[in-house]
Amino acid sequence: MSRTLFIADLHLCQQEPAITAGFLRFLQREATACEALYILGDLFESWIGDDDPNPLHQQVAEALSALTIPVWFIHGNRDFLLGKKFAARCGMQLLPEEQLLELYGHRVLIMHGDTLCTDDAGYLRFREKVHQPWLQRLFLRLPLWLRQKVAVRLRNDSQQANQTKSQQIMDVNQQAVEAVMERYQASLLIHGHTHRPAIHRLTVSDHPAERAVLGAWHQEGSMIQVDADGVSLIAFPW
Ligand code: OKV
Ligand code: MN
Repeated sequence: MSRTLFIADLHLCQQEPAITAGFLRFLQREATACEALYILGDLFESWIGDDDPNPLHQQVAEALSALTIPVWFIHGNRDFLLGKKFAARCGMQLLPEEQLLELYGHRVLIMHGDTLCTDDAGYLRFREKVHQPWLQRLFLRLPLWLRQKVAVRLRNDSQQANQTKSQQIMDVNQQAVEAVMERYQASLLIHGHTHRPAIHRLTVSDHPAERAVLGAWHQEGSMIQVDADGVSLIAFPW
């Protein structure tokens, strides 16, 4: 089937087994009937190292590695530490935070979407900190129990900060969207992160363009399909 699928923001964790079950079902059905699958970040709710013996990770790795189509992964703001080792166990290939694709004659830019939320200065500061390679190496050398403790603390702090942030601040900044699409001369941008599924029309360098936003999997599944006819956003029960 000549179509390419995109998903993001499943936020898989052991506390939500129904979402994991829905993802495994999606892999068996939809993901076998497409050319390639792109996972645009936040597949997992948290990630503190590829050496975490969480059985959920094993289950996901087995299911992904059973696929025969190529699977690509861009990090999200939650699973940004997911490394080459785990990617190899899944048989998926890691991509940089922004990637331009040529699909069915269109220039398609894909990314997680957090870097478009430029009004959220607090988040961008956090991101800059935890993306420092030396700090990541240091964190990954800590014993697992200590990494777990640090992660719980950071998640609690972040939850408190988010309660006082407006919805506007946590959405994408329109100037940031236009700038990145112009830079890549993309006619379609696909991203997740904001959990606001929609297809927006806009103008980039005087040409009509689209921004397709994936939904989170909290209540139902969400995927974006690109084929020769264009882009569509599809919601489905898990
Ligand atoms: C992921 C987010 C927790 C947002 C810590 C260095 C440092 C990595 C880490 C620990 C936390 C990821 C890896 C997690 C995303 C949060 C809270 C807010 C807004 C360090 C490198 F600094 F401690 F040394 N972490 N985890 N947040 O629990 O998955 O995205 S996490
Ligand atoms: Mn996100």
